[in-house]
Amino acid sequence: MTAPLDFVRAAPASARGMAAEVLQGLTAERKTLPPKLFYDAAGAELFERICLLPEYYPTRTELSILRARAGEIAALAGPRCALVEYGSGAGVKVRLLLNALEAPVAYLPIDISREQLARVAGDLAADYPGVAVLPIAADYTQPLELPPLPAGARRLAFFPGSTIGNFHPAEAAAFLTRIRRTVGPGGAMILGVDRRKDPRVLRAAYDDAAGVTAAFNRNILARLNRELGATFDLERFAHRALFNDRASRIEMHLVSLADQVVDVAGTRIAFAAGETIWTESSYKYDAARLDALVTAAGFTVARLWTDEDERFWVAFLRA
Ligand code: AVI
Repeated sequence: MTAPLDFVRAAPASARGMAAEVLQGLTAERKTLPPKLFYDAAGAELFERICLLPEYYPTRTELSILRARAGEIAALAGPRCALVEYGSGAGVKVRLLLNALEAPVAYLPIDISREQLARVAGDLAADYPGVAVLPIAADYTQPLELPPLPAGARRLAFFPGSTIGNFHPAEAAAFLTRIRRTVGPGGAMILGVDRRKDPRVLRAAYDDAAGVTAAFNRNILARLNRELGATFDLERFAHRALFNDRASRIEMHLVSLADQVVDVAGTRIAFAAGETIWTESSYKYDAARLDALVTAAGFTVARLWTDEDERFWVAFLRA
């Protein structure tokens, strides 16, 4: 059962909107670019390659936890769930849940990429004929309404991948608060969280030997060249990943290798040698930080599962 893709909340950003956002970041005292710009077609492909890298443990670790614990997750969730996935992507992880849950009634994948969403929704509807597949093409970071759900369905949000780490803590709390309101009283959430760990392991995960993460980071400049006619020379910016211990986050930067001026959408932006553009944060959680986050959002941690190296958590939260 698939609904047509008519429940659309967000249109893709216009080039003008994108230019305004980019210029705001590049003219700030501390230069930044929004990490959502990573994910054009080339960036999405590079991210898929990152997920397979030996150094990048989160994807395979989370999958192994979900595989091992799907039965326990299903027992906590109970029967007749309507599963709402924020950023459904290729829809791989959700199959582990749909296979384990007792009589799930609906699956609502939310994703900005319409083509992938339509494909994944079609495949899942064919493979799970008893589940109403209701795709939502939207930017899940923005407030959104769910379509009507089958009567008596328990709302269960799913946000895997440790993407919560890409939100600054206040934004993460606001986002989870919105999800808590969406699932309502009696609702629940399954959240993938990357744990704080040895900074050497973290740095390697974000600065791999094959240079795929460096290419992913630099692709943001290539995208600005393509879409905004910017004049970045990619050879003159280096990838840097550092662990900011106090903030408990990996920071990705692009370091200017020379004094240089770049034209971006008609504005000249000056870079000093060594100056950086901060492109991404990836927060790493310990128990206290995770507890503070979920409590601020009105959830409680019902259960935490980890892997044998204690690198990653899958958390079951109750509203
Ligand atoms: C999507 N997100 C969870 C990734 C992360 O680990 O923060 C993005 C990423 N950036 C570099 N490598 C992966």
